[in-house]
Amino acid sequence: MDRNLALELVRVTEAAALACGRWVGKGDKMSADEAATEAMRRTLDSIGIDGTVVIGEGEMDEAPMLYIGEKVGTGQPPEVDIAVDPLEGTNICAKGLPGSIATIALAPKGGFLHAPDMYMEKIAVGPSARGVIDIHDSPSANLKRIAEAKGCRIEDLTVVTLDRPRHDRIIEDIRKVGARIHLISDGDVAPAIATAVEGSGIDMLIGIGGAPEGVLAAAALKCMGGDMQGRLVFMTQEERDRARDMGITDFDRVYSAEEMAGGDVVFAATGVTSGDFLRGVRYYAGGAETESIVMRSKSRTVRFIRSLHYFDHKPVY
Ligand code: VTB
Ligand code: MG
Ligand code: MG
Repeated sequence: MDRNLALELVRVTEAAALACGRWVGKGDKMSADEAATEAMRRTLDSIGIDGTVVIGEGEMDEAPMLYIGEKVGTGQPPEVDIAVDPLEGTNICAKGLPGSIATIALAPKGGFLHAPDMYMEKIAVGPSARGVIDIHDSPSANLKRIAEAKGCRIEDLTVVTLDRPRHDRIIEDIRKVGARIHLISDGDVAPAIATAVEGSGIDMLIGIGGAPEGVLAAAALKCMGGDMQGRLVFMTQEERDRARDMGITDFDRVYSAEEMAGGDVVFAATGVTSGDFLRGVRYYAGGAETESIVMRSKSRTVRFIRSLHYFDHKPVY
């Protein structure tokens, strides 16, 4: 895969963030999502790839754009699979709360786990705790090992989890051993990545969120040398049937980051609202500023890109 694709991809997430950035705090998550999706779709088609969306906005009949199976790019080689979440955290964007991002990942054909839009149980950590997590264990047992690996006390660790009743037992267990918790209302991709960003103050992400977002987080963590495990959570027979159609046979399987995002993976994300490691879009007279992260698993280069966009010289967002 062409290494220049990394820098091409960041243009895609920047465009999505600039578009939905206008909807921050307006209480209209649908419009915010649409703006991001439209901008991402448009920018993707200027990139020299033969791309297929494998994780996207839904099935063809439910999503007008970036649906699963949709072809994107100019159609020239390389042939790649694409995972997108044009606006991860639609609610937080609509409310102007911290932590929404525009994100995309790219893998050689067949590289991504074809995760249906369902729940996934996740545990994610950065490189300094690589190899010590086990999704079968309690959160507290994991935290003990993470503290040991990092050479700190459990009280020094900060865990992020979605604020949901389904996490009550996890939260209780974490508090019992004295770790700190950030409860978030939505958006678990950014904090999963934050575990691998030096100085973010986030040490572990745990809990049940979206499966497509789990695959995106796995792509990012693989690029950063972090560690992640995911296990699909089946709620209905219909989900089992759909997963089977997508080639999943072992419903209890625990996936590593590598198993969710295989091969030479490229990942990009741009902040929409400011979060643990990316600032959100800021507009000023005649332009706007964005902050992004872009990385490639093969070289493990992690780039933070701060861009100044001048609307006199590009589409006005
Ligand atoms: C959402 C969303 C997250 O998980 O919370 C979702 O905000 C699933 O949880 O960003 P609920 O159904 O309880 O809302 C994510 O999509 C990410 O994985
Ligand atoms: Mg999402
Ligand atoms: Mg989304």
